Amino acid sequence: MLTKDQVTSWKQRGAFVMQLPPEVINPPLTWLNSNFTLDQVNPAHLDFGSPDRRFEFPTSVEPLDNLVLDEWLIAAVQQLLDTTDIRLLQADLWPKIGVETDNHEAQANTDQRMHMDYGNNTVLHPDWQSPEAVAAIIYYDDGAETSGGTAYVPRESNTDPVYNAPFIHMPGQAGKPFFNDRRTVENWFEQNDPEAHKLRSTLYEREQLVEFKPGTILFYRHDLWHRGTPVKPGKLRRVHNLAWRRADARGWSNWNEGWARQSYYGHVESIIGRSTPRQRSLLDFPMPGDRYWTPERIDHVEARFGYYGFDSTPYRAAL
Ligand SMILES: O=C(O)CCC(=O)C(=O)O
Ligand SMILES: [Fe+2]
Repeated sequence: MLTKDQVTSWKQRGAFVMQLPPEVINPPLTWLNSNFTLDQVNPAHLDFGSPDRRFEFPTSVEPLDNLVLDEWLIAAVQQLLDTTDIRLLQADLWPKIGVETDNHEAQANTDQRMHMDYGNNTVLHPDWQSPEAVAAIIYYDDGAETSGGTAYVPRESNTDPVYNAPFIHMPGQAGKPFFNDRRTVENWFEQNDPEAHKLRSTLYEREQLVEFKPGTILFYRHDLWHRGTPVKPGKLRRVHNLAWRRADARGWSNWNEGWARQSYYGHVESIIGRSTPRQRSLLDFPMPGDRYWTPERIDHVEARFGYYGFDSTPYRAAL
């Protein structure tokens, strides 16, 4: 359960940071600490996302897939979105390794430009008063050793000038070219859009860094100003990017490939088999009592997934 203050902070300020319960974070953390350490990560991988999409849900690594559908996380997101009916949008675990020299190539991910995430997640524009999606970053390392805390700018009031919609003062929006690197971006704004450059300078002055330990989670909104900051050279920071939306929200794109796409090898099927009805519902599997279900449909779905442990009892009971 989130506290009232946490929910309010997410709705009004755009974010909050907390520690996940040990029973949620320990299984994936233990797995990562033996299977995804500095010597096991390709140092040439410098961009967002897991190498070869290896850790995009569904990964077939049980502790990672279980974390993505964890009941505690589901309950938290339900609270933030004021609905029990939510869908998974994104789940990807990726490494960021600190590089020796400052990397200021235009698309470098080292010292990111200030941005919001909505641009490549929805074809619409978010409405601050009616949030429809939640974003989160789970940290698996200790920021005191790695640095690289996400920087973000809390929204201070309903009239905060840096949160004056429409949110188009960023790369890739409304005709502005897309670069990732902070220096490249701010040089561009200084030359081409001095007004926006001024606003963006304020954002960097106001940014706060997430301080993290293994199991820290930043819950944020897709309309929060934020950015990734440099990791210490030679250090590894592992994070999980997650996102959810209300089932009735319009315009949102799934970041990951379709959940069913990696079926046939038993991993996806086992996720359906071992999950609770609530967990399945994140993948658009209808809840017990949903008007989708008929006796025949339950029979057929059971024929497909019974082998993997799927229990049809709650679906039949709610017919
Ligand atoms: O790496 C981080 O801390 C944040 C990354 C981010 O905001 C992004 O890639 O959109
Ligand atoms: Fe971002």
